[in-house]
Amino acid sequence: MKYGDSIVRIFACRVCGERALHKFLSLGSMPLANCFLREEQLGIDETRYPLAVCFCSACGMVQLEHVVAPEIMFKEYPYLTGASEPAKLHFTQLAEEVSKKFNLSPESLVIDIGSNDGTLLQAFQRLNMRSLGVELASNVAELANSRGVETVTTFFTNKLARELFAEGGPAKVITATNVFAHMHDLSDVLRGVNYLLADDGIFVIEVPYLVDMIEKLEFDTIYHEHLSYFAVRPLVTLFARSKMNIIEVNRISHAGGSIRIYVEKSAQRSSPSVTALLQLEAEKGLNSIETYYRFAQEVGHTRETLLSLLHSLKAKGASIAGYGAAAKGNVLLNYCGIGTEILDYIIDTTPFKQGRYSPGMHIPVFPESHFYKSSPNYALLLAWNYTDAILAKEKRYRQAGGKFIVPIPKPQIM
Ligand code: JHZ
Ligand code: ZN
Repeated sequence: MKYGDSIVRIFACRVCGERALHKFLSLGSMPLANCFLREEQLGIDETRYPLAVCFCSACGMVQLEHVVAPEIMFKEYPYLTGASEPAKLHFTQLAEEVSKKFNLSPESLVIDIGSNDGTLLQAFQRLNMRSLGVELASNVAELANSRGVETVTTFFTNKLARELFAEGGPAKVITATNVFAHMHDLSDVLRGVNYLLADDGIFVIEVPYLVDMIEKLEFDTIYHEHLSYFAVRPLVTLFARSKMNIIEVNRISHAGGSIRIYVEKSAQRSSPSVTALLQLEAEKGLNSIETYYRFAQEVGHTRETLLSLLHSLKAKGASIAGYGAAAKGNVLLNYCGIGTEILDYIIDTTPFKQGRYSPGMHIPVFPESHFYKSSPNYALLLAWNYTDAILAKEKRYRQAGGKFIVPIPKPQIM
């Protein structure tokens, strides 16, 4: 195994600094979930990094034991928000909600951290807002710029926030959707947000919710990019330390179950939606290490059940393809050891993934047209967060006898 300086072990909780972290699950050593390979890379030994997750009993934070250098994970990034129709709809609705809820006047400045291909900012542009994206992945930022979404190609830091403020003044809205969990130095990020945000501005975060991950056994959302697995409890500590206040937090269904958090610049006050979720988290056992040990045990059972289902289908001569080359799908495939002896290929709508091979298991990724041509007996739904949308979209495949297998929480043939 070779990784040198590209990975560091965490010795203290990211939120509260506690040093005694309890490791409750290890998924082994894995390649990066978004590191799709070109054909000529197949013979080369892939770099694998340990993937283990810990619980801080002092503040309730769940986090990875190791941090891989972000330049390695994000400099070039294949994931495009706009490649999933349901995600486009979701972010259009988010822009509309924010605009209405906070009475945004036209020309308000919206800054999106981790702006990807500009899908969310395009929705704000349609509402006549001014926009600026911050995106580390140069291939993705280039795409956003070519679509008319001005994007700077860099990390979001306190230092960058000061530069952006000097250039364009405060932002009325700062958004960070599916990127907050990817950031190691959260206090530096929040110092920057606090500086860059207008006094009456709003900071909007969307992040996968730990309650959903635990309840629905979404273990495949654990990968190197996701450094943190947030519940509301540690977020309250985090924002109090940064002198910011959560005014509202709501559960949403996006990404397998997330929370949408509205934060303002002011000292912390109590909010009914925060109190309600803190209570829910306590009821669900999120403050107890036993819950996480149980989760780890169930993960092992699901692997066994899924493998025996897939092997029995193959033994009957069935053909199986993967549906959606999601990052989480690669975690599932690597953890379970599912390769080309089971899946003929994976189909995906993202141009950056097509023609490549999945990390670790080296399964070829094809465009959707291949799926319709070959019509496999079964499709393993790796993008299970879009189950409803995909089942509806693939009505014809299903009417012709094709069946979907949803892998978690318990493998199920639909
Ligand atoms: P999807 C992403 O993870 C990326 P991933 C990121 N790491 C993150 O934080 C989480 O989201 C929350 C394809 N697809 O969204 C498109 C089809 O082929 O579940 C995508 O490649 N056909 C930042 O990668 C993949 O599936 C379809 O009809 O786990 C879905 O990836 C649809 C709807 C999608 O996220
Ligand atoms: Zn802690």
